[in-house]
Amino acid sequence: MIRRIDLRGADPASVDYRASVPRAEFDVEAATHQVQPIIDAVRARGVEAITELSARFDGVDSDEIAVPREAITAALETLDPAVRAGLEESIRRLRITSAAELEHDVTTELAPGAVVTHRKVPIDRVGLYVPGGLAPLVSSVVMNVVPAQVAGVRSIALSSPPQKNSGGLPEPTILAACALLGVDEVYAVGGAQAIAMFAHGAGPCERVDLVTGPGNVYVAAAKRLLRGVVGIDSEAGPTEIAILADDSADAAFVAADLISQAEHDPMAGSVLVTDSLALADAVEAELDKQVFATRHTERIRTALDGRQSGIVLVDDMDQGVEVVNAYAAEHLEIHTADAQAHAARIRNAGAVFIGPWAPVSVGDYCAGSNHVLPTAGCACHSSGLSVRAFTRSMHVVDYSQAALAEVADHVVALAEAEDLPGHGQAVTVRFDASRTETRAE
Ligand code: HSO
Ligand code: ZN
Repeated sequence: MIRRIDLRGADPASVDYRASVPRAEFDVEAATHQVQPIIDAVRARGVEAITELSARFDGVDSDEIAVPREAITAALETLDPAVRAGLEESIRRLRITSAAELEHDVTTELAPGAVVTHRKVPIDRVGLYVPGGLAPLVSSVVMNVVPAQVAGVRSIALSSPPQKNSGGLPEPTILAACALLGVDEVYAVGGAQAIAMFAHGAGPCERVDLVTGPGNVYVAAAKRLLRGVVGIDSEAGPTEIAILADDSADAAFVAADLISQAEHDPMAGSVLVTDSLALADAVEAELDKQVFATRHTERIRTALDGRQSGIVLVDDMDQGVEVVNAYAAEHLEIHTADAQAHAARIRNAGAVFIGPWAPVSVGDYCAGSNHVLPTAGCACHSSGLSVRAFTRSMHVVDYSQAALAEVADHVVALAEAEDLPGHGQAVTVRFDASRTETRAE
């Protein structure tokens, strides 16, 4: 049975809301001990080590890690037309939002001839990881590739675990999505070894500048260990959904949405925060009914009954807003009479879904938003994937002689204050009268 956590009457000064809301334990640190030897092996022995690891972890035997282009094209030919139509709509919508979200260069003239430009530059080469696991997340191909392409990334490589029943290639639907998106550099490599391959390069796969995409605890551990060698989007943990609801909510909708994310993983977290006992009871009854009418009953039950899920009772929606802000869920749905107003008060969430007609599932596939989002409370400091993740920015400084002259004394004074006279000298030398005369001669 889903457990209840009663925060009614709690004094926010003495109760740590973040610690009170259930959350999955995801021990990335522990996994780093198993992952370090994998990274070392891939770095030292490249493809040879990768193929040994694929035999060990995926049960496939092949010394080719690159997926042939014909296999990618063939996968699209056999793709179910309904799935193809869904992917196409998903791509279309995400391209529109991504293009609109592209940031442009900003040029500021601080004084005549003193110009600073904040220039946006796409990352050169990225490696996108798409897990296989319990469900082949074909939609994650779209969520990673589209913003990278719209940002202007020149070189995109994708890796996904080799599957025994697909002849050692990744899931055919994943390959088909690559074909639809025009991605033709694909590797049949999974887990930590894929992240190591991207970071250090191996055989046909040249090293990348940035790795993005979800994964299990070993993928997260590899990302943690390789951060710095390569850019990392985030360490994704088990998926989680929080729903803030009052007595106006439809219990069947709320239960269905809690189930939808519990379906991902026995470790997934589903949390309802409500001030209505009647709703809590109705959702619990709905859960019992709906869990048995769905396909992955076992997995969902484990997730809902686990320590990471629960129904949190609060006094009112003000306390509810504070609790969900403290929890910083990956996905937050708001089913309240005044959902827009409550949504405006949310500061910490990977993505927010307002009202009864915006379930997380639509965001997972084709809302036009991205489903690669910060988990494990990281939403209080990180953002979900977007074009911004695939772009860097640089300040470009363009000053004329007169513009430099105007701030020369300030540079000299500040350089002196830091006991770095050479810094000041680099400015004064330019205005040295004798040099000016010499140059003029
Ligand atoms: N809810 C997952 C993404 C996903 N769901 C992919 C279905 N497919 C994490 O945001
Ligand atoms: Zn999902």
